[in-house]
Amino acid sequence: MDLAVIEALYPDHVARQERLYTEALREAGFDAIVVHSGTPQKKTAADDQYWPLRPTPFFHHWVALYEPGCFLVVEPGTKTRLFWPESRDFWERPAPPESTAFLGVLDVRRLAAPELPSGKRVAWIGDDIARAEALGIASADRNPAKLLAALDRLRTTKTPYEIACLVEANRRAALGHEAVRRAFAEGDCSELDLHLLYLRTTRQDDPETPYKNIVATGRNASILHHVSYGRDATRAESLLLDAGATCLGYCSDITRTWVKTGGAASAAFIAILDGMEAMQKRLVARVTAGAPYEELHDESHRQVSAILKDAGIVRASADEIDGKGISRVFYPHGLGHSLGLQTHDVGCAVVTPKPENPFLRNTSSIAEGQVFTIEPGLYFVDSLLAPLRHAPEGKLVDWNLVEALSPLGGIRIEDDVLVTSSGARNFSREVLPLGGGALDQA
Ligand SMILES: [Mn+2]
Repeated sequence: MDLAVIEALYPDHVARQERLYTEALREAGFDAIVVHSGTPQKKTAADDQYWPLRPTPFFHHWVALYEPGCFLVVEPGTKTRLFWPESRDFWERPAPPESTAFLGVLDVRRLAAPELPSGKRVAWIGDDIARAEALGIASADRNPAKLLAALDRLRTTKTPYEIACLVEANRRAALGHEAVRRAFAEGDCSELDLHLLYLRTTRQDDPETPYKNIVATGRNASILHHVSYGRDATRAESLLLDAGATCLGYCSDITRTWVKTGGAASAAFIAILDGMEAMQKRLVARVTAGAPYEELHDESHRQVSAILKDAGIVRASADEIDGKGISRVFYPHGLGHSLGLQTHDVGCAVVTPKPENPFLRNTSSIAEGQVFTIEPGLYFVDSLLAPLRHAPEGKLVDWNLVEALSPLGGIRIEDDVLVTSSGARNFSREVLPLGGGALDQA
């Protein structure tokens, strides 16, 4: 997408921010708020190296600027002010911002210290408490929990500007997914090679990706967050790639699973993969405003249970597999999470999930304008299967089949979806129509 199309939506985004911040500040009893972009964090006190800056998300919600030491001052009734210091550092220089649309929308001042409204109650958001103290902000007004929670809630419903950024973040990630799929299908390469190919294709440096790429071949696909990439060319038949991209701070988070044909267990694995692909699409089609997200998660367990039965992995009815918690052994994570400025975005983990869903990160009531992932999985995780082997339910499992499928690791298919008035818009499938499947080999 042309950046100008996204930038044209930015003024309305800021106008909505100003309106909603005004309400939130009034409710919390503040006259204004200052949001700090952040201070670089040392990797260890024993060295002089710093982590790349992740700007405070509340700051990023207003402006896509990746620089430390910036301040945003929001004071109802006035134009929002951005204090953006000119860098005088001769060791490093921040990259120029991808978009400068904010120059025409915010009141931008190239000053290192913010001017705060005097005689008013000002809230502070930011990790660097010493800076807040230096500005004279009372300790009770620094990161006030109720105000932060209210501002988090604003992030769950996306504006047209944010939606355009998320669409573009999906398009960028799709280029990398396509390149990696092709390279894996065509020959032997290492997980590290595939990771580097993804970065090169999406023009991202490693710390710039929304989260560390998960590049897992073969058995490694059973490690949910596999990031210790193999250095040797892999002969594995399966690939799980969970990787995204950003656009002006907004993240995509996409997973695809592919398998080469002709291996000993590949036919059985492809049948399961096809089942997962059909099921993931059914789940996206069931996204409806007003329904609890956790209900959709529970439905995904009933459907994974049916896949385990149909594949002959568990010899029981789908109801029994679900009821006895056996699907939780093969699919231990949540169906998805909210997505936006953070890969695991805020505002949707509103209540504690039921005890059987300990890792579910979205417990909200599905609402129009929300963006979240739908990412069911099915894996052969040794450490989770071991207790099942010795439990009474273990008798229901075809362990020979589990052994045969384990070298292929597992399956995850993940899309980013926007809740609309009529259901869901699937950003990821618009650019990557397939969730995975059998690869045509060269
Ligand atoms: Mn995800």
